[in-house]
Amino acid sequence: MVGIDKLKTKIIQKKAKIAVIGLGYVGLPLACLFADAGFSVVGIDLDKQRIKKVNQGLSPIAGKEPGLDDLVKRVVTSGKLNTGDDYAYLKDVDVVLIAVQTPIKKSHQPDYGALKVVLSSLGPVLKDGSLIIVESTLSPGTMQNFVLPILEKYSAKRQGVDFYLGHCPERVMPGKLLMKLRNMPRVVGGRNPQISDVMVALYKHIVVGDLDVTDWITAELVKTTENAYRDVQIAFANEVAIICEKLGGNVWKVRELINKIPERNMLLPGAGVGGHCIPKDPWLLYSSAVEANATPRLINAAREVNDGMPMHVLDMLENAQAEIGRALKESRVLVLGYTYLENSDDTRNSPSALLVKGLQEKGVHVIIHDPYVHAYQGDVYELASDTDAIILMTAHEEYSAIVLPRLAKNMRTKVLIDGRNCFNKEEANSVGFRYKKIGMGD
Ligand code: SAJ
Repeated sequence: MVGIDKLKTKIIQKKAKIAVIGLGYVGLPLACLFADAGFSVVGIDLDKQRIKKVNQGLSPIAGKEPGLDDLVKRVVTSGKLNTGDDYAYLKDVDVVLIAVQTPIKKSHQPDYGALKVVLSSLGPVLKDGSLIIVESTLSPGTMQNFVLPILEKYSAKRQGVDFYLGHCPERVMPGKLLMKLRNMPRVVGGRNPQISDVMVALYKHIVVGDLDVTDWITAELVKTTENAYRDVQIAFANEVAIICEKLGGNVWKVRELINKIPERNMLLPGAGVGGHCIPKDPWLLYSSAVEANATPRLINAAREVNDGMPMHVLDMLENAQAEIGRALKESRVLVLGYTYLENSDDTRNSPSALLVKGLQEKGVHVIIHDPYVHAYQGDVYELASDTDAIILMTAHEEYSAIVLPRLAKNMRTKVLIDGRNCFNKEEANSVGFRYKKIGMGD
């Protein structure tokens, strides 16, 4: 491990050359922060358009990302960040950070296709004494059983002797990428304490949050579990919402009164759970648990509840239309919100996509609006004219400014389904809407 002390010194002195593979929501801000800290950084991505945009000093990530546009411009102009698609750039790189997607297959098994390509391309150019850190979310056991063997095979080098390997799972959130990257505590899982120590020296340059040293399996467990935990919490809120609808209760009032108890924190029910983390990380944990014969039940049940919410919203629409004697088929429905999260442009695993598919399969003519998605921008009031129903799926701040009487004015029939508690029942009823809100009985 002789070289590791030299590497640590180079990192402390910011003389270490850094590479970030994968310039998405995680990799781009990561590369920029290290470049802004004074390191020479090379960013690698397969997407030539993305590379071109970054090399022009522009961020390819749309949506509100405070500080990111200026940061990209600054580090590219200063020459501290260069991007390309050729792994040959990595030959003299001392630290490689891997931030590529680790989605799940239809079978809910991990899909490590992108990660495998990166590891097998990196292996042959790996520099002696370099530190490789995987930031992608991994199912527990992946570092030991997948990343390590592939890197050793393609590099013909040995971990701990010729290179060092760590896992530091990303903790970002679209809309707050830089803030989260700088302030969230990070779990630093080196293969051994000495490697973790070098990883801490690296992340100290860009992270003010705690850097908690641990091992590979713990880092993998923390990341997948923190999101499985959130998914189960959301599923519980959704289950209570459905119970309230059936019992004539109001989940929003129930939740408000429960959360008055200091140690309670019931999350928000809603029209579904999307994004790049929550819908898939539970399955990463689940797949390892099943493989280890741990027979998990809550994790998969929560996924089923949350994935069922868009169809629950569709049922609410069908019931509302039936109450006014209108069939779903041939009706015109406006869906408000296509991104998975409010005030973000991110549409990955969007619950709205599931809803739209379900509506179209029932012969509904669907119109989509979303101020953050270029294809779906437009005037909400104009889009609402001649429609039979409106479904609110994403709580964009723009929607809380909607004037309900104006929205209702030119609708053919006035049905409003509120999937995110954005509107007021009394007000909606007063302008003639047949109004239904997630979690509220009639
Ligand atoms: N959602 C609900 N009810 C809630 C919270 C969220 O229905 O109470 C829905 C959202 O509408 C969205 C989905 O769940 O469709 C995910 O929302 P999220 O707030 O969890 O946002 P994400 O997907 O960006 O989650 C990320 C995660 N961070 C990382 O994986 C590093 C998550 O662990 C964080 O808790 C979350 O950001 C955050 O709170 O910052």
